[in-house]
Amino acid sequence: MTRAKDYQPRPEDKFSFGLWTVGNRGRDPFGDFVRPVMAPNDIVAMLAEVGAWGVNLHDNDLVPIDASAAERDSIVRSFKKACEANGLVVPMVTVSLFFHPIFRDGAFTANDPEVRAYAVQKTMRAMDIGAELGAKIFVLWGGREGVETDACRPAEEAVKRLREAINYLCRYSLDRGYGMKFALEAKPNEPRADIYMSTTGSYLGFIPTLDHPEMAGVNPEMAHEHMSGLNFMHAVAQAWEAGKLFHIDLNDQMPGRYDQDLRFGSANLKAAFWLVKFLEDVHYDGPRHFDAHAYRTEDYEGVKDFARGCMRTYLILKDKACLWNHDREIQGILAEISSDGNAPKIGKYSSEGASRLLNHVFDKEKILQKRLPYERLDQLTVDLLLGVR
Ligand code: DIG
Ligand code: MN
Ligand code: MN
Repeated sequence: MTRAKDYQPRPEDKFSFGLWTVGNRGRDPFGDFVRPVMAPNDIVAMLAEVGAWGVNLHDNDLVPIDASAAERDSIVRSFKKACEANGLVVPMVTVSLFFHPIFRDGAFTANDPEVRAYAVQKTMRAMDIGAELGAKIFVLWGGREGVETDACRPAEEAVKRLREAINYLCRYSLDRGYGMKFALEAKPNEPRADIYMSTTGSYLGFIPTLDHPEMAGVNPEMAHEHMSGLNFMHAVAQAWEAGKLFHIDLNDQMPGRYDQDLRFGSANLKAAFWLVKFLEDVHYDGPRHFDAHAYRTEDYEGVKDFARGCMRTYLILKDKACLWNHDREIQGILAEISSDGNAPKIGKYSSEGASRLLNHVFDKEKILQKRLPYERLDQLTVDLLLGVR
């Protein structure tokens, strides 16, 4: 039933953070860094201290972009040891195709074929790092794959270039036996004025056009769907139902703002509740990754508060979901509204079935008498979330 009320994270919760999240130094477009650099191996120790299970990284969160092969090997070896010493796993690795100025016009979709080829090379090398650290999920977020003006390239050409790169990278994983799956992450804008593949749904429509669609899924991020005013849980549910929920980025976001990457559950508790309830109801077994960062006002003690808060809120909402699923009045209403009585079934088509359906007489007045007590159902949910039930 519900967890001991300490809500302490455990490895089986599979909570992970990126090096760039708790290592975020608080710079923003209008202000400089507020926190000192924290070395990756120290971040690993901090994540172990707060009770995280896993740590994720972009290639250059760990290995400087122009490190020599020897420096790269030494850094990756040392980081792997730090993860082992602190009992953390590396479930996911990704690649920065957005920070270096060379990606100013995009990466896989850039107009310059040299940039496109460099982006593929850089991603293969990031995959090599991921393989060395045991990661089986590779996230691709196309932060620079977009436009300020659509004069720059035909939009359909961008789709073709993206497909060419991802097809190539799938083959690279197969060729090297990495066994990686690609989790594609959507975002509507920022840092580009418009980003291609703007929502999780865009990627769900793109994946079937790949040579190896079985190797590609999505990494929905709460803030990114909320930036578009969408219902995050619906996007996650559709991805799950399609067998494409390969990873998830949890955080929070106020409507109509830039990508805030807030502490999970700190802005829209109800949306967070429905999301946690969904993941737990379907027994999602993947990482619960918090792609978020602490307020710019925080020191590193505050960053630990941020990380603990992400996990604690998830666990409290998981507890609430369990209570919701066992609440007698709530379950009674669900039983009432989901009874299908002797309604004609749709099911698989048959000509006999179609004839029957065409001849069926619907008593619309009687149907309209069925109650839909959603106000009561939602108030019970609110009562439960507010702790008075
Ligand atoms: C931003 O939401 C992106 C980058 O932080 C990273 O590439 C990806 C990994 O979760 N999310
Ligand atoms: Mn984000
Ligand atoms: Mn993300």
